[in-house]
Amino acid sequence: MRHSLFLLMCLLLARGGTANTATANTATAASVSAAAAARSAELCPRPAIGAPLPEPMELRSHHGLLEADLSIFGYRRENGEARYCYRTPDGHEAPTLRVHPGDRVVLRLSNHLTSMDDGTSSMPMNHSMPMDHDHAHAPGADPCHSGAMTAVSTNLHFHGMTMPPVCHQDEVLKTSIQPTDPPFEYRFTVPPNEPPGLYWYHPHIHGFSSKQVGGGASGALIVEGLERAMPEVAGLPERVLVIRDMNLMNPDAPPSSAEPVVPKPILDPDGDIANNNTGYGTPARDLSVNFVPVPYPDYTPAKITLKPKERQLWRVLNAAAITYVHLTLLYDKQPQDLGVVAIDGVPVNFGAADAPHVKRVDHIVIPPGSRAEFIVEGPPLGTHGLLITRTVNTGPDGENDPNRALASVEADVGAREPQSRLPAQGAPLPRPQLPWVGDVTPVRTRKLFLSERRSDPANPNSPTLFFVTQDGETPKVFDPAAPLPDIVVHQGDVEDWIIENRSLELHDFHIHQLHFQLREFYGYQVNEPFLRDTVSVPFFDNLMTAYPSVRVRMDFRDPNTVGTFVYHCHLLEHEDGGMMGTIRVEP
Ligand SMILES: [Cu+2]
Repeated sequence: MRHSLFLLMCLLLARGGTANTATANTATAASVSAAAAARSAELCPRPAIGAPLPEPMELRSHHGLLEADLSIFGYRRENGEARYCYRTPDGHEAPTLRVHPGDRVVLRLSNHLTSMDDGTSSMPMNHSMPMDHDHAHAPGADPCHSGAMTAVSTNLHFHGMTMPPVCHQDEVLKTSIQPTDPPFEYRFTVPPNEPPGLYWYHPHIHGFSSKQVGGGASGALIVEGLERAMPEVAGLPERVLVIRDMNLMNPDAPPSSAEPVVPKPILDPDGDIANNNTGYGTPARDLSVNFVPVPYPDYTPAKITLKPKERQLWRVLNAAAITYVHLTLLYDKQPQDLGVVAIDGVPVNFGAADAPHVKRVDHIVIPPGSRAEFIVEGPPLGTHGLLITRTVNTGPDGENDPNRALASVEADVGAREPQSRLPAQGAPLPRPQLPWVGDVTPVRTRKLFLSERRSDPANPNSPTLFFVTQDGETPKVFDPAAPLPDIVVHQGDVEDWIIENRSLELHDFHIHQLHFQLREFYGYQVNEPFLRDTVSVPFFDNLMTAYPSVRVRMDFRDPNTVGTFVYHCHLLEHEDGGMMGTIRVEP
């Protein structure tokens, strides 16, 4: 398996190599200006296949304030593709917001979404609130109390941030902005104790998250100060890599002849290309890196160039709607060390007292929504590097996430430096004041289970319903109009949650407003010495004698967790399809 993967990647490299570029240059010269003209008319332009990896533009706070205007665009292109993006007034797409703990942030969000004549949600329609897909809330009504869930509604979630779940900050259950509304102001203080690292922003309208995020609506958010927690990164050039997914550009193409097996594409219960568990074949979605598409079947990689053996901090966000990422960096086919310094926005040494500073791995799984920040060392001159995502077995009912290239990584003494470099020094950041959550005795243990079923058991083509249910209760899809939260806890509580997967596919558990510690994975004690906000829950298959589960230690001690918010599967088709619940943290 490993051998054939390397063979494939090697062939991919050869196909994208320099031998073809002379002829390609003359052939493409004429089309470049035409393409540029076409892109200038495009509201959400995207780089060409194989382009050098662009860096998202940065919006930095000044004197403790980040004030910015963002517009969200969404429209259907002539080829049928639904495309979404955030833009600054001067046309930069998906800016990276860079803030310090304690900063004020004022973001004015204008909604420019247009109807795509398919205002259908993947949300099951059997809950108590009548859904009106033709009309958002009345012009002039308060977006804070709207709750409208339409294809042209939007809002913002600041994934990973421990901010209050209240309107204008990080509330997604009621807050809904319509195209008829004036710009909506998000205004909040970055919590002074927010750990430094990579967070992100994206829309979170139930029923439409998958379409908007899958169309490209996402951007990175960096809380500064990582070098103060982790001196190993001080002074390093840094690069943000946002991996997104999208519908296939060449859905009917046969797989590359370089692939050792050619599995026939079949559809899973969600209507996506099903996992075939070979590592090959048609993927469920194409991927892009900083919007450079890397489409099936050739996976022509984006281009990253570094100075020979230069060390850089790579901040990688998996902003895909449904696609798992499993990164490996190959130099002349050999996996390289990645020095992981932060997971899900939290430095890995912000956990247990004996937590390591830098976690050395040669591959890392990043589920949708999750982030990994790691130190890489550039290749020496003449060495071909390739950043790939390896296959992830998503289960019998999961989507196909095959092996594929993402970006070539080449050394060049003249390589341009990334736009940002971490400060060379800084006062050490105090460790978190609260005792490590892994050392706190939980006040209770709850069990939740994840399950799915056909909406019409007699009809194999009927939509799948998705559930997250507390043990002992009857599965029901998420009901936005439910009068009571599914779970009530008190601020200050620490709880253990066992999350069991009773379905035949991988799920991707995420909770807003807080981080948790992974205690057990698949029956094994792992007691991770660091935190996460998103975790994979292994799939069941019909041969197992028990449902697989994870055990996580939930931390409701921070006063900013007070309020009502959600936990859900971050495979957004599942969230939209009902796999979400609400929790109220009482003061
Ligand atoms: Cu799921």
